[in-house]
Amino acid sequence: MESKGTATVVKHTGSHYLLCELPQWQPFEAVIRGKLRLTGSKSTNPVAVGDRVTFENGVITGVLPRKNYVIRRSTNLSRENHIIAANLDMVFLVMTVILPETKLAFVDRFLVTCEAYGIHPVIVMNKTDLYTEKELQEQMEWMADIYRNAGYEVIGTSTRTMQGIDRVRELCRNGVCLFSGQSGVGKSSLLKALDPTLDPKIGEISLSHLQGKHTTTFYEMHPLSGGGFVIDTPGIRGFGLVDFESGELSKYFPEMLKVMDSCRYMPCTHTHEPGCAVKEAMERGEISAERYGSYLGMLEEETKYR
Ligand SMILES: Nc1nc2c(ncn2[C@@H]2O[C@H](COP(=O)(O)OP(=O)(O)OP(=O)(O)O)[C@@H](O)[C@H]2O)c(=O)[nH]1
Ligand SMILES: [Mg+2]
Ligand SMILES: [Zn+2]
Repeated sequence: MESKGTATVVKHTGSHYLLCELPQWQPFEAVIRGKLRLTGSKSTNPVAVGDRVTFENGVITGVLPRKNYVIRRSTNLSRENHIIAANLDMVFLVMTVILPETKLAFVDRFLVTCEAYGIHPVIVMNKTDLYTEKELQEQMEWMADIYRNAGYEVIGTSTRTMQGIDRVRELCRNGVCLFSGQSGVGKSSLLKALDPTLDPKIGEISLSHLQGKHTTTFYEMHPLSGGGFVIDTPGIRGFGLVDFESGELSKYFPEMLKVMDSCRYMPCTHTHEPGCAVKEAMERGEISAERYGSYLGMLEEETKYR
């Protein structure tokens, strides 16, 4: 290991960081200087997993410009942001129909955040082995259709039957991918399914709350034996939207972006304006009412907290 150079942050525990000179996998420890900690602007963490940093004698001396990052606003009212990870090639949003139930509003917020930060999201519907009843199967298909129609790839997976795992592995092969989603949806289990030599901590579902128990507590990158690097993350509870003008929001819905040039008025909020192409597309069934509903919800929330 060199005493000075450039490396990628692969893990962050409370007090120190693990760095790696990718694609080699030889993690070494580093700490951060108080000074660097202060320059972290509005975010609560100056350095995130995936960041490319300069280091010297075990001390991180700087952060290189980020290609992209995912961010989470700590709460709706707080202005503080937390950078989940940086320099990602893809984000897998892991969701489940039951145990726990992932709400569409959550998915839509997550997707908007990815679009806003220029990251390619793929939806993973995990635990398909549990959707044996017709009703659950139909609900899964209904959700998958909503997102496929919006232009996203949706992969049904199961870490029990291994359905869909090959496709996820194939997508992971050439880069750094992040797994995100609520606690208990099976993010860590998926990593283990992708590469059985990995041994991430896997939790249970609380039977009283039908939710995960926040088993993963650190952001951590792992190398896949089949190629590529994956980042496991703690489950996220909610998603505060981060800083953009309400006029920009519809750009982050790919299916709206496709038609909004034809709106009669510019700018158009796609709410009350006559001749709105987005609303017309919705009436024709090309844009789902659920996605449009999420759009309205986010628009309202943004104006409320501004
Ligand atoms: N039936 C079924 N259960 C699964 C599947 N994948 C994961 N599980 C179970 O779901 C529970 C939670 O799995 P984890 O991998 O710990 O979930 P996580 O998303 O990493 O959760 P946090 O780390 O808390 O955010 C465990 O009991 C897993 O065995 C699946 O495909 N089918
Ligand atoms: Mg986990
Ligand atoms: Zn419009």
